[in-house]
Amino acid sequence: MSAPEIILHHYAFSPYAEKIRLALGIKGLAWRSVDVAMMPPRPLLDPLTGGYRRIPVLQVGADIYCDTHAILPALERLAPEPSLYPGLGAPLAEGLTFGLERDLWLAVIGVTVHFAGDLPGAFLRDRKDDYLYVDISHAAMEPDFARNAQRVAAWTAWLTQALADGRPFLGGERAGAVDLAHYHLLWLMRGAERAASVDPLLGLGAVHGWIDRVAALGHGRPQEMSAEAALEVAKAAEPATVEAVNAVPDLIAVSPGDAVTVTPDDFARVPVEGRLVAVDAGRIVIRRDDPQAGALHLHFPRAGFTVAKG
Ligand SMILES: N[C@@H](CCC(=O)N[C@@H](CS)C(=O)NCC(=O)O)C(=O)O
Repeated sequence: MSAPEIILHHYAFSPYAEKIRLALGIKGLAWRSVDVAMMPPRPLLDPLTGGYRRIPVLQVGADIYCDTHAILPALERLAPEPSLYPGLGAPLAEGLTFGLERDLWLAVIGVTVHFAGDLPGAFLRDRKDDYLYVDISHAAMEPDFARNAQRVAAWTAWLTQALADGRPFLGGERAGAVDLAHYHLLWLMRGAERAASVDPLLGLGAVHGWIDRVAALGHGRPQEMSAEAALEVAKAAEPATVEAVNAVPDLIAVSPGDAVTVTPDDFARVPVEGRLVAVDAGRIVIRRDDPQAGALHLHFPRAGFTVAKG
């Protein structure tokens, strides 16, 4: 039987999706690209995610990976070479990039909005009410611009210093997750010809070579797929077997088979309901039986999510 296809649910403008598209580029993988709306309703994705509303989502048969910190390790397991974690190794790279993205996401949006102005009202309302819980209109973000820009500049100073010895990528000769996490945030701020304003502000002139090298990683080999077809793939498949390693059971007091909810602890805090399959120091897996999609395993990273008895 041939290996199930890698299916990415995403939209072009999403920076976190760009992080994953570039990871697929590093690995040179073939994948199926399902275009998703920039905001709900997403009636053909919801049956797969059980309400987890963030983008991107990776699907492999009936296994659904939510959050880039679950998606990158999944890609690494599916196609170990070349590794996404050169130099630092996976734990340090995942920890560093988790901290980077947590610290910078709203600040990056603030810098972007400063130069880009307002997005449409319906988009702003959706992000405020159901995603960030923050008003990201230009008027609301502008008073914090100096604070946001300084926060981003502190991280870009680390970036430029790390690259100052002439290494091609942060981990050395090969690109990896740490490059992608820095890059996708810059990609949002510098997009739509904002680079001429953003680069001097953040002192990015010295790292244009690195920016070009990361962009040149490309996106692997995408081929479009309809959302309907992706749902059919899930319905026809069985979730892959998971080896349960319950390494932190005392902390969350749940056991495999228990009804649980899994909820992001930052943005879009929608609880996803299911039965616990496995939890260890790095990941949470729950099973959902969906009327449209059938039996699914949903995979979440441990960091950034709360597990509770359902
Ligand atoms: N920690 C998440 C963050 C993902 C995220 O916030 N993605 C943005 C798009 S770049 C999002 O979901 N925005 C709201 C939406 O598209 O519904 C991850 O690493 O995947």
